[in-house]
Amino acid sequence: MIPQRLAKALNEQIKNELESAYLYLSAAAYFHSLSLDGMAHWMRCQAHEETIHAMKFMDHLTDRNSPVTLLDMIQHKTRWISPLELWQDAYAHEQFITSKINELVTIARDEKDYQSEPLLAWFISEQIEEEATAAKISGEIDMVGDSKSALLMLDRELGGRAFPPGSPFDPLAYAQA
Ligand code: OFO
Repeated sequence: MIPQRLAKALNEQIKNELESAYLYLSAAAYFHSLSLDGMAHWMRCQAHEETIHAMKFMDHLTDRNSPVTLLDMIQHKTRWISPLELWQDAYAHEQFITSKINELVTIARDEKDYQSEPLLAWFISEQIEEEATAAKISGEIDMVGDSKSALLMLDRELGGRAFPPGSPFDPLAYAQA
């Protein structure tokens, strides 16, 4: 079993990851409303990735015979005043998630729970990538400024992100269902 203090924090992290998915789905809806379909597509891919993160924590608890408790989720935000504000929020959200992963590492070390180390090491690396990606895109959106044509080019580029195979967030996956 996982030490109780760590198990509680891991259950909270399942919720944090699902809230991330929920936030990015709201972001997708916002981008669709602006006809920025590439950015909407990118956010749907991201929402899928966040559910995988949640499942990694859930499986870890289950594999170690520790109870999973799905907690109430909150919706972080549903409206933005501009694409720039949204991408800056995404970056700030990823920084928040990094702080939560760091807390988990601290608790695991305090509790000498060495078996959680491989999972948490994966998330430390993942958060470096997640923060770098969100920071890069929000920087690019900032550079674009008021240029609609540059924004559309960036939108097209972000629309090239691939869904994991069979993703339920991919409209093509359920079009034939
Ligand atoms: Fe965006 O990395 Fe999980 O939450």
